Amino acid sequence: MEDLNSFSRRDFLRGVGALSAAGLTLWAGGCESCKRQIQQRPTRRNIANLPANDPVIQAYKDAVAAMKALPASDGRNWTKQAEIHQNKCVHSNWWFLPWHRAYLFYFERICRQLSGYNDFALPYWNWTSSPSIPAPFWGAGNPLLNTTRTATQASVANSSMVGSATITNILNQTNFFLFASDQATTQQEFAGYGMLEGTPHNYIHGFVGGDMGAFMSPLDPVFWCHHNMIDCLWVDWNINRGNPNTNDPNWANFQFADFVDETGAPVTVQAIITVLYPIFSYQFEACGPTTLTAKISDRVQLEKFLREGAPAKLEFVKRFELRQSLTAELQKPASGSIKIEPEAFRSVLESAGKDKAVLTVDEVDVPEKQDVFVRVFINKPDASSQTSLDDPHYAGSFAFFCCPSESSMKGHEGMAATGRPKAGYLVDLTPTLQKLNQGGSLSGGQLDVTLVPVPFDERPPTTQRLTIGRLEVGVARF
Ligand SMILES: [Cu+2]
Repeated sequence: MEDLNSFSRRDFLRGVGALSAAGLTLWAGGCESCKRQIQQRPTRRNIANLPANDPVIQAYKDAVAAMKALPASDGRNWTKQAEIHQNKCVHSNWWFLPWHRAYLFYFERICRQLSGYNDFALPYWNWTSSPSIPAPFWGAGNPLLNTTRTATQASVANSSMVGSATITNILNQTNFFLFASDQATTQQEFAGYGMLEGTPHNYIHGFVGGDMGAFMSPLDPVFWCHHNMIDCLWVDWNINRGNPNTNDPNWANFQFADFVDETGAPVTVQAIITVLYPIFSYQFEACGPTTLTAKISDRVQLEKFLREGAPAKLEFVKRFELRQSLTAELQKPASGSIKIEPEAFRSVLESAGKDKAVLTVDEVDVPEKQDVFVRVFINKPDASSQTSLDDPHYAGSFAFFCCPSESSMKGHEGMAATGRPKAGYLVDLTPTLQKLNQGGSLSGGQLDVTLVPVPFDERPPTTQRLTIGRLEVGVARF
């Protein structure tokens, strides 16, 4: 703390980690210039709000061109940056959000350094309000173009995956694991997709396609703006809506030793540090379907809330499973019936009840081409891709995002023989079960789960069938 007053902006940004480790609260210190720097921290803006000649867009182009021109021996080299993701990326577990936040944090600093534009803040692609790949990513000779994309400038992302209603539903989740993906013990374990990762995140990767559809996705400049939107939604959930992250020390203390800073030097980031970036290092132009400001307005209190988190658990007091291999085809959805004890769901069905019903669609063989997504219906065996999403039986959707090749997946746990994971996807059934109960169409000792594969958009999909190994519905007590 003693040298806070002499911090330059860069030192300050670099020092977030050290400050945190010392357990200090910046606001309580006497560093007026630090406070000014924090208040004036760069704003990450919606790329749709930037004119084509905006210096942020120009700086992004300059930075990408400069990174592509660096030798492969330099960790800031464009392909080297993408290889960090290929080799060390975190998916389908609770470090998904902090890992990608740190990855973007250092990428943004590299862009600042290499573009020479000191006010550079990475823009985000808000696919909820702008469901097509934005104009700055197109045009021959543009460093932001990636010619491997399968989406065109006219392709429109499916609103059931990225639209306001879906995103609002995800942001309304108060459970950390359902929102942010499931608990794991190793960095690259596929533990289970939460709703933010499994739905809009995965979907956009496959929707853009080409490099974006696999783990070298950061080769497409749109990757960084896509993940920036994910980061912004985490801020919305965590800071604006005031939902705590987990306080599990295994989550908070985990170290990511994967990144390089703007000089190309390796850096190690502790997961808990990343929760402070949005209050110290950058801020966002509002990206959620509802414009909100921080729930805790007092800065000291907000910092405390972020540092401390809260206990989070996704423990099932009752679970019912169907262990049976199901095959869902494009024109032929799969249905499975899970035998349940209706009594166990009583507290889920009470609107003020504390319990939730969570479906795990488990041991799904990720298809080789991830060009379909899956809609989940309850007690509607005749559901199809034409069934309205306003149908009360509709419970949610998930998409796939995976892997380049077997060899690059060696660090990941939970692989199938295909080299792709057998992943699990979490879907909160509570609102659907409550609706069905009110309508009198929930009765008896079973729940029918229907899984409907749907093509990404008008492009004809390669994937014809999906196999699912297990369905489980659990009653979770929060
Ligand atoms: Cu991603």
